[in-house]
Amino acid sequence: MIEPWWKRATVYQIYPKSFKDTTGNGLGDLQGIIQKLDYLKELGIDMIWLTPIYASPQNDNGYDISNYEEIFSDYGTMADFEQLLEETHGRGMKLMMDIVINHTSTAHDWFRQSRSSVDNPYRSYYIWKDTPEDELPNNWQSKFGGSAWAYDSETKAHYLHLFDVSQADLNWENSVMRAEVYEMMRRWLDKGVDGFRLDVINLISKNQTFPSDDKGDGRRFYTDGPRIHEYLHEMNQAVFKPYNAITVGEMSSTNVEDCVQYTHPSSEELDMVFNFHHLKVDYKDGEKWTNYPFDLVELKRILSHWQTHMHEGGGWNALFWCNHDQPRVVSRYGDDGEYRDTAAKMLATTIHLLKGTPYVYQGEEFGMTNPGFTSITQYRDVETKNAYNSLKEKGVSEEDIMAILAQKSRDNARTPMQWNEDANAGFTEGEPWIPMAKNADSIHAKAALEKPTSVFYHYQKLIKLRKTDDLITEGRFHLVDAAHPDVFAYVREHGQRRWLIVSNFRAKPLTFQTSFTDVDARIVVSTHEDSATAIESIALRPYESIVYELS
Ligand code: TEU
Repeated sequence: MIEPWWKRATVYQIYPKSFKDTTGNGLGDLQGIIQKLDYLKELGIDMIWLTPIYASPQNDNGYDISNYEEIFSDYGTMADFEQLLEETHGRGMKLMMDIVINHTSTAHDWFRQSRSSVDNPYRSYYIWKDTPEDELPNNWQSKFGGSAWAYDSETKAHYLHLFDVSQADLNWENSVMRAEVYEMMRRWLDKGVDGFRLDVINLISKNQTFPSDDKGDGRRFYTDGPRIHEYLHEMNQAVFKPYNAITVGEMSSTNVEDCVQYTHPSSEELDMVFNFHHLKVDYKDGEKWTNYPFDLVELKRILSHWQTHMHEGGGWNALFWCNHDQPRVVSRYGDDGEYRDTAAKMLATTIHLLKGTPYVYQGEEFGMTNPGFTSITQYRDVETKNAYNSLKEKGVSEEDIMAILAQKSRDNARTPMQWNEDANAGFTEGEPWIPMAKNADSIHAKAALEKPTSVFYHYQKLIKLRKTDDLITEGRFHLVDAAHPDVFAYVREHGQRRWLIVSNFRAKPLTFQTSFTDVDARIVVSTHEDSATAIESIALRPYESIVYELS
């Protein structure tokens, strides 16, 4: 069977608000993205994932959509978007839109109508419960803190919001609502958009009895819910299949069995999925807002679990360390000081040579770090501000709270792209909407492009490898030495061929013993130009990562 192109592709995520500003208003815009398309082409990118650019009050930076078919005015116009699409296609790249259909902004006309009266045709587009103001329909918690229900005095009822109070959950039980969403999605595909990243799409099907949760925050009653596969198949048949659209689902708190079904070709649901379990190994007792060293053995166990089960089940992973919700991986699982370059290359090697489609988040390709914020006034993210207030109420000291936010806040990924040595790293000639990272004057794309051994060219090499070698796209994954506390080593096996990928996740040199005796090894790619070729006992420098072809 001819493998689909997207198994050899690499996707680049753009967070438009922080990518490139051409108007001087301190926010990135669509013309700024157009200016940087050649840079992405140089990296070897096949497709851009553009986070939401639709009209929005921006309470959640665009994930609160008030009009699906209008461009947020600070980003530009529909003509700017059409030019971006044309210029992207003109360079042989594709464009994937981020679509948020689990919820809309409460500023959306549908919600305005829905809240206006119990008889309005849009009433059942959302999830309302007629309980009095002081009686919550159940104990479900918002993922941004507090109750997942908000009381609306207009019709004296509560509505559900799994995220911010300004993000009302749509009622997917309503087939008329579903049909209207599908029509909207098809209009974007009619414009020539190539596919969708579907925001928290595995949350759209809720248990219709809305029971309180005596074991948790309610997520087990709406995550991978009762009709989710039915809805995704219906969406596939109505929207994706007719246009051959590429799709990736963001699957919050999901499981591998459902993800095999979401992405198995015979399901006709989605092409690939994101899961986040590997990005919670620095949570203490499962709690995000803690300061905790990451557990490499657990990280390896989780990645191995997903590699093995998705391979055996015929599913397809989206591979990533970073996105707009996650801290910068070089600060989180690597080193953002002395060994930053090497650690960034090691992390890239480790994730890009797994089985799946890799996603590169803006700035990751040259090792952008967490910004090192020290005051709550520097933060913009609604989730972070809620967490700050919650930790304050629990009596956590300001110093400890700022240390936690500096490690875990989503704003760690949202500081402006660092392009060059100009003011604001060339992002804007105005005042950036969020402060720049403290190292913005020294870590930027221009410096990376001028250094042949930079992180940028390491990513370029990995992206190019994927396009030509079936072992990367098809090979079976085998974890090596699962219990080793410092090294992540795995084999990819395809036919008679085997690659050994060995990564030192620590700032110390070490020797990694393997069982590969009497085996010749050719280095395919490495973080260093003079890496060892003796593979029975591999000498690894801090954050050194080596890929061997074994024979
Ligand atoms: O994120 C869903 C989501 O689960 C994350 O917000 C995650 O829960 C949190 O960041 C980790 O603590 C998607 C979008 O990527 C995110 O930006 C939106 O805020 C959210 O949905 C609501 O649309």
